[in-house]
Amino acid sequence: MRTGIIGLAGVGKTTLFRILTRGRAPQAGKHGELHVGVAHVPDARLDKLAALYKPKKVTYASMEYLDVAALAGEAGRDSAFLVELREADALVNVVRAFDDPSNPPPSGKLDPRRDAETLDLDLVLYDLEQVSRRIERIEKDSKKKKDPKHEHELALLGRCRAALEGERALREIDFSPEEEKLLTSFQFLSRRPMIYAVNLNDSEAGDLDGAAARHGLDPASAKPGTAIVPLCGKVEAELAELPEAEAGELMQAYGLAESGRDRLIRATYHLLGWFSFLTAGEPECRAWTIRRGMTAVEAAGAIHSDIQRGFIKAEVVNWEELIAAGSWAAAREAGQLRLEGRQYVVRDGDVILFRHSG
Ligand SMILES: Nc1nc2c(ncn2[C@@H]2O[C@H](COP(=O)(O)OP(=O)(O)OP(=O)(O)O)[C@@H](O)[C@H]2O)c(=O)[nH]1
Ligand SMILES: [Mg+2]
Repeated sequence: MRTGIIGLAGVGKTTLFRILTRGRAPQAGKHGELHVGVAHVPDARLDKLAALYKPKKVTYASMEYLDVAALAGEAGRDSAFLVELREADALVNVVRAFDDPSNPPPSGKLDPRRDAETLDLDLVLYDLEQVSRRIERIEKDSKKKKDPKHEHELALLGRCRAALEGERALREIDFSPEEEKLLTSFQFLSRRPMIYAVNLNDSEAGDLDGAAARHGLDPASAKPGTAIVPLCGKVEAELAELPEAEAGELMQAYGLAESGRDRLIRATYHLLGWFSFLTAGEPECRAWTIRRGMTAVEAAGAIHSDIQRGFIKAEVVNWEELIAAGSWAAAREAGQLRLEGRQYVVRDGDVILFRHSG
């Protein structure tokens, strides 16, 4: 569960990384410039459950972010950290939309949309290299020995190559489930869900979406598999330093309903098809990450393989109903607890108590 933070030089990647991971000790990665940090997924439902249960421990869902050195052009495509990026499940592309006379953009002129497209093209070219190399290999091999599997792969890679040559990201192409499976082994970068983080001036905090749209990156027009999240890096950096109450006041002063940090983490989480179910009790209230469509018995496995193995039933209540009832027992009395079996498809915001043997 890793998200790589990429972008051109000096756009605010490291600043954003620190904001997301709240200074939780980043570790040096294998390739010098690369850092890994953990971010908590903000969850108002969990906060409210914790206020009700007053548990010893509150555990949020978490994600890892990678901070990498600037990425652009031929050198970027060859460098070793791209190998690490291939292990990222999603990418955040930071684009600079802030003015700073003391630190002008390297290209001379602010153009966040062009910058976003530059990086998109880098990823496309990187994938094109992989595809071309693989096609060459298969063609060479099939001269020696015909293999129907290779025919199939060649046809698929041919489609990929055509798209990439047309400068289209592979995430824009529809593939069948079998094709998807075949493609996973290639770890194409342009197939990764992508979040464009538009780093705006402080003065634009009151109308983030409008400001991003004026830069040609309208959040409402994001393509499938992508999201556009406008934020003010400088304001976010200030917010990250403050205790919660003061951060709230500062956000009000800037006209921000929610921090960009929270919006960005949530956008990543959802774009990846993840969501959380919750467990509540006096020792711990916790959010657990699962994929959309997962069943109760699979969700049990997210907690512990013993619970999955000994699964008997799941007691389920919606988090709002539990809060309104005031306790698990009261929710049961009110008839809001449901008894669900192994095949129940877990919903976002379910609070679950697993009954299991052993
Ligand atoms: N005005 C303004 N300056 C910013 C903002 N974000 C970052 N900066 C400044 O821009 C410079 C570069 O920020 P970094 O976060 O190091 O950028 P980076 O993308 O990690 O840079 P490289 O890793 O060198 O490519 C620093 O001097 C920051 O203080 C912002 O939102 N507004
Ligand atoms: Mg940096």
